Formats: sequence, structure tokens, C-alpha cells
Amino acid sequence: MRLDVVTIFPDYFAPLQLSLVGKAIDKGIIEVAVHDLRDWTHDRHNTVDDTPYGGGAGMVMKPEPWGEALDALEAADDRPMTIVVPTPAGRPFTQALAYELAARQRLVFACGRYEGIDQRVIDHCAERYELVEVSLGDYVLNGGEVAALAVTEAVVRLLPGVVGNPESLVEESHSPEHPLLEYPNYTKPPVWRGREVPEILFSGHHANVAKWRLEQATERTRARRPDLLDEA
Ligand code: 6GU
Repeated sequence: MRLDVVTIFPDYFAPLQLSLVGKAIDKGIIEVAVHDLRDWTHDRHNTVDDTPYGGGAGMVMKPEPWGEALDALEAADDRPMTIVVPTPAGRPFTQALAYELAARQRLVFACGRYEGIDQRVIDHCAERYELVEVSLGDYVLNGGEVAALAVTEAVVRLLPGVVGNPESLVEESHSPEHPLLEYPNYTKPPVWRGREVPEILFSGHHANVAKWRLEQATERTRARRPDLLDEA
């Protein structure tokens, strides 16, 4: 999979070199290219924003640099582009959407700042490429960069060879096979600051342990996220 990121803050993406995503790059499972949108401006001040038609607060990202950036990225590689636009007005990002995006050959993150990107860029993307506008949740970030990092991590860890033990993808919260929150985990020592590990986990009785974990997961989900039980 190839990932391109277009942003006015390329430094935000330094963490991609770390951890699982960095290892996926080293292993050749993904290729990542981060681009500065200002490289596609032509004025002395590298202007990427302007005042909104119709008035109102804030600035809007101008369409021309985005158009040139997308043309250049399209020309740089044959694989079909799925444009991911992080926006609080997008489709809620879920594990199911992470699996959908993990099936794509090439994701291009278009990170907006200010009040967003001129709508004609979005419409152009919808016509020419596959377009997915995604939201991390019902709160407001200053721009798409942090969301692009979150989506990247959620997607890349689903690619074959990235997570050491693929079984761990099955049991975790929000996986399609297990729509419950994860059960509590414990490791040594058996007593820590007077707190004991639940007795059942020492029993060696795998069926009983599995039953206990399912009960814990179900109870947690009922208490914290009853909406997930309604869906399941
Ligand atoms: Cl994807 N972008 C921005 N700017 N704010 C958000 C978001 C995305 N998701 C939640 N808030």
C-alpha cells in the first residue's frame, strides 16, 4: 500500500517513522510520502488560504494548490487513489471503515486547516477518484493532521505482516468478529499494592476463563457502550 499525505505541517508526520507503522515502512509493506501543500503555490508568500465567499469567520483553503497537488500525485504512481479527507463533517471512523481502507492500494490524505477546503476540491475528488470524508468523533480538532495519523495507524496495523500475531486482531475491541469492548488483562505479580488478580485466571481451565472473559467484556460494554450491544 502507498500512503501520501498533503499538509501544510509535514512535521506532524514524523511519528510515522516510529513503532508499528515505521516497521511496516522498513519491511516494505507500505510506502509513505508526506508533501507540503505550499510546494504547489506560486506567490511569494506561498498562500494556501483566502477569505470565504459569502462572509463569515475564518479562512478557507484555496482550490488551486490542492488541484496541482492532486494532479502531481496522480501522475507519480499508477495505482488508483482513494482520497481521505479528515473533517468533523465526515463519516464516523470505525473499525469497519479501517478494514475498508486497508483493502485499498493507495490512500491520499488531504489535511485541511482553517475552516476547511474549498468545496469544489472535494467535488472534484469525488468525480475523479474514490473519496472518503472521515470524522474521528463529535469534537473539533484544528486540522486534519492528527486524524490522518490516527486513521493511518488503525489501517496499517490491519495489513498482513504488520501485527506479529494476527489472532490479536480478532479478539480486540471493535473487531468484526468480536463487537464487544475488551475484557480486563492482568500480568505478574499476582498481588500488587494489595490488589489480587482474579482467581479464575490461575485455574488453568480454559473454557471457564473464556466464559469469565466474555462475561467481563459483556458487562463492560453494557456499562460503557450499550449502543454496541444494540448493534450486535
Ligand atoms: Cl477528522 N478533523 C477535524 N478537523 N476535527 C475533527 C475530526 C477531523 N474528527 C473529529 N474532529
